[in-house]
Amino acid sequence: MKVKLCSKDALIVVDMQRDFMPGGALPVPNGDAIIPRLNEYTRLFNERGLPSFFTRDWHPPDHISFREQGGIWPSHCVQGTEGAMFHEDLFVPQDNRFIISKGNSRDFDAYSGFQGTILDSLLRERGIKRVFVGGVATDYCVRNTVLGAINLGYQAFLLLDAIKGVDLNVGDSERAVEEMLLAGAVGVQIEDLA
Ligand code: VGL
Ligand code: ZN
Repeated sequence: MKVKLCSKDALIVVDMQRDFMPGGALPVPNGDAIIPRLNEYTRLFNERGLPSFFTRDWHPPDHISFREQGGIWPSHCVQGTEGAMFHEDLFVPQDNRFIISKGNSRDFDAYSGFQGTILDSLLRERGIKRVFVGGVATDYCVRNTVLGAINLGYQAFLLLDAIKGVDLNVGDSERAVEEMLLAGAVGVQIEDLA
């Protein structure tokens, strides 16, 4: 399948932060393995003059999703800490890119890059109609960002070669991919883009 990139397209790179990578506080197994491919996507969009949006989990130290607060996750991606930084090998362009912080209020979690952020208005302002989504975790923030985009009326493309999941339960990522495709997302790989 070939998809020709056009001026209505944007890239969304989800949560490629140190805490979600091997050695981090909430590691996604082999999460760093997708960095070279994500960088290829980012270069492609940047060269075509298309915007890239980098979401990041950006929690206060006492966030509701943390175990100490009764949540299900170890403390992760605390605002301003090293664990919240993007992985050092991730290519983040100097221009035409936007950092979207989410999950920054103590009492709310946000698995979707659209939840409590200005992502939708930034995309809308730019006339973006199609979003290409990769990153981590397939079964949490990628899933919710893709479903959120579809709900808001965007056409969503799932970057099948640039996602990794947590799989707390065996098969979670596979089921998440199925769910996104059923909801209308189109699965693509780098060679599909023209
Ligand atoms: C995420 C668990 C907790 C994610 C964020 O980025 O998928 N997962 N917070
Ligand atoms: Zn989180």
